[in-house]
Amino acid sequence: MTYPTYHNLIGGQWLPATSGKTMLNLNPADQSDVIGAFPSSHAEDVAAAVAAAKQAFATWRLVPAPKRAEILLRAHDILVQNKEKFARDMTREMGKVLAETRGDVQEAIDEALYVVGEGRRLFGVTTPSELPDKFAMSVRMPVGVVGLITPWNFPMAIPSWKLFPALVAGNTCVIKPATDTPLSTYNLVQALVDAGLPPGVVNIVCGTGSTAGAALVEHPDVRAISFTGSSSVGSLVAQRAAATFKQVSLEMGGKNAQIVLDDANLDLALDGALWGAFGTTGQRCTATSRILLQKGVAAEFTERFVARAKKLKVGNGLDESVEVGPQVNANQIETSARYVEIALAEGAKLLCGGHALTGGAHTHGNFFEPTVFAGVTPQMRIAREEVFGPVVALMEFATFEEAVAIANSIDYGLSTSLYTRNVNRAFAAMRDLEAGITYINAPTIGAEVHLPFGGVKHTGNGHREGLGALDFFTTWKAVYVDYSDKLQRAQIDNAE
Ligand code: UN1
Repeated sequence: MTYPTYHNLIGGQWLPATSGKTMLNLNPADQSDVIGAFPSSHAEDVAAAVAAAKQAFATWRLVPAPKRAEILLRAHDILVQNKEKFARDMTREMGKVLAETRGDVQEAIDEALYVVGEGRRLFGVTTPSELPDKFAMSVRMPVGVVGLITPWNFPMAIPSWKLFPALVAGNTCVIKPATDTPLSTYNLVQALVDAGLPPGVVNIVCGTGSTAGAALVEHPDVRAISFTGSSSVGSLVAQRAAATFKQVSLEMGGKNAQIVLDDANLDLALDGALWGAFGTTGQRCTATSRILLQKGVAAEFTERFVARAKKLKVGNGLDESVEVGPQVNANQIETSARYVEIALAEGAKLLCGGHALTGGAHTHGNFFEPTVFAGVTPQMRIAREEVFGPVVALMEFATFEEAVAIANSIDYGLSTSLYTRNVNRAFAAMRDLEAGITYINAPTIGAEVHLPFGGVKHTGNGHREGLGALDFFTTWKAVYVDYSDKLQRAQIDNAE
């Protein structure tokens, strides 16, 4: 089979890894389908990309922000024109169904529109000085060269969450896409290049996390790292970046709970749970992986949920009748299978699924059955650890307060959802659920780009994407202009 070979983008030039080595990008629905060979880069490639970004920063930072935004607007138009093609490329390399990859490209389109407007805001603050004839203000400055490390589950949306705000703020970027899904990042960056982004402003270096990723995190000329991935890798990123005092934004795991109270609209709660748990094959950091059921609805919900989970059509996401695509690679299948073993050993009850799908249309892909466990208690690992697959744990509770306590009893805190018709409970949940995102009567997935995205506890380190990204990709500078024509000493000359 013939397939294209892709290169790194460094200083506007497409270059192979200096080692000459490549990695194959395989279709997870059909591992015999090779999408392309991508560079397997090491520290020297990263160093070249960082040097290019550093050089480009000298001029890019001086381009007026509204002009930078106009390039993003042109990139937006290119994404709109190519939405279907980019969605198909993404389903082929990542697996999720076409409706969802169209949504992923749309999320990048939305992000572009949002950030384009920021090019004419990027507001600072002016404030009175304590001294007469003195003007005080604070302005946002770019950080410099930023390193972006992105995951495979939203291979265009998440790079856009990082690249677009970083660029509009005047930073230059080196992005290392996930090894499973580099093509979607190429499509995104190509749109920026075609829109007129100057050479070196965005550079792509492909490679593994332990080689290219680590080199980016450790490079002394990289001023900030924005990472989305697992909490275990995020912890390493933070530790290594600390050696050179980089700003680090981490967006990591989740174990997101949907709570269903007795008074909920059960049909709605079922639709939400099915979409939240099995959309994207459970491979979202916002995926619903715990469903907390109040005792009055537990039996009916469970029966209807399992009946619907069993009917979900699992297959190649390019087939429009398929509802659940493959997992991204064989390791993810192993993880799902391992957690089935763990849950069974812990005494959870398997209600459906539990196995990899093989044979027939599933022969060459990484498919796993939608899997539901009941009888799960808060101490079990299946109730606490992220699976990142189509595996969901049902748990029961008696009171609302107990549900909140269970929801909060884990290390993660990304997304939560409550189904109820009781407005008092809804407001208490908005206040008391320990999470960066709380939905009322909607599933745990489906965040919009212009709200803050991120989580608490082991999910994040305090930063937010969306609303909040510009805070990460800019640094404040305080500026004082004294027009009194004399030395004025703060805290001294005007003190009583
Ligand atoms: C992720 O899973 O890493 O809110 C991001 C959502 C999507 C983004 C998910 N808009 O589910």
